[in-house]
Amino acid sequence: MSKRTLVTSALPYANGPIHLGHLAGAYLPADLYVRYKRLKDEDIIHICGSDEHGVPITIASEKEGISPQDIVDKFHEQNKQIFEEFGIHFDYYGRTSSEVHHQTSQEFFTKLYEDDVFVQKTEEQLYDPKAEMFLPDRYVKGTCPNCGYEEAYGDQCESCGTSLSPTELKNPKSAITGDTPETKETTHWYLPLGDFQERLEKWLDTRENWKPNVMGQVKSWLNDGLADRAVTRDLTWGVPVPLEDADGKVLYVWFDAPIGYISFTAKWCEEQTGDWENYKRWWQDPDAEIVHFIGEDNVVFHTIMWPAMLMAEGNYQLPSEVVANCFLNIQFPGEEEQKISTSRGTAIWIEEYLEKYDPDPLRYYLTMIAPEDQRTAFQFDDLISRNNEELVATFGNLVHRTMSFVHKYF
Ligand code: B3M
Ligand code: ZN
Repeated sequence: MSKRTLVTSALPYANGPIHLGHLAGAYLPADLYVRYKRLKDEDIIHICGSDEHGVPITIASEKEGISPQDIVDKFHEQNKQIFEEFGIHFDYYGRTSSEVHHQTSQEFFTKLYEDDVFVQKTEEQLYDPKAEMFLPDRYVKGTCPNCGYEEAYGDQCESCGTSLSPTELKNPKSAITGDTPETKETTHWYLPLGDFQERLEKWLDTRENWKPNVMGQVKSWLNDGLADRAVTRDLTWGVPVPLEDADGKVLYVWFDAPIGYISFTAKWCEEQTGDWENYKRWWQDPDAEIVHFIGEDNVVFHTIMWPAMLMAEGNYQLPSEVVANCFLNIQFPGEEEQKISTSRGTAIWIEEYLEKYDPDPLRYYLTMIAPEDQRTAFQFDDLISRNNEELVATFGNLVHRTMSFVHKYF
């Protein structure tokens, strides 16, 4: 008898529309897997929702001149709609700005705090005196100390995936004023990942099915040793830190967001059965397994930080699979392959595609070129020829001829 399965897709930031790269990364692969398991009559649910905190939201709200709540209200609904129209069905699509998520995240943090898991540190952090604010995460850009990428963010390098602290960046520049930041003392709570290194290594040794592109990234971080990671930020938008001496501080978005997998499961159980505590049938029952679908830039958070959080909390089981697809690039006729980038205008918005075409040709094409183990490139003429020569002429023809025979002889 197969286990119950809880599939999650990475929670997209509600700071913009869904594009090709999103679908090829964490959403279409998960949808294919869920559909396959359902065809085999297996017990499976698909949980997702909007990641509504963090600097990606506040930067978008400042850019559009509207509040962070207005930004997430707009894109939560829009993205939920687009996924449905593209045939990607979630059993529950939650919101990390919801009260239940705030409560779940604060309880999670409080348990770790009361169990003395965190290290409290007062350190010099990057500060922009003109903007009068600290510069966490995407509020600062600079050169990645690991790979030399010059557009690395303060919390992560999107090119090599390494997770960073702002003070590790070379030649940092404030994303608000462009100035070189000063430093200023501030207090934060850190998850001492190094304390979990041995347990993480033992757990990872049992993960036989993980793809090389995932295990390769994890092993390189473990080999480099795991630094303490701050789980709080000097920001006003987010889940307030549930401590007396933490005014003006919120949980780091990568601390609260994965907890959304749990809070959204509880909300789904409440909707389906009237009892939110049934979420334990997935998160606290070895007869269930948890499968996370993500993009390659989210590997470290889902295979090191999130499992360490779950180990520290102690009540929840760890994911059995973490399936990360690589980035999908795009290649315009006569040009070199390049990253799909909102800022560089090379994104193809699903909403625009759906105004003219059905989902299936694009679902088929993105499945055939899926960047499962290495980056692949979307090409317009390839989409057209694969649709006409494979989906229609081969597969469509097979179905049509089979149905004609069935009709004619049976
Ligand atoms: N919001 C997606 C990203 O990094 C991030 C995923 C959270 S999953 C808990 O673009
Ligand atoms: Zn890098």
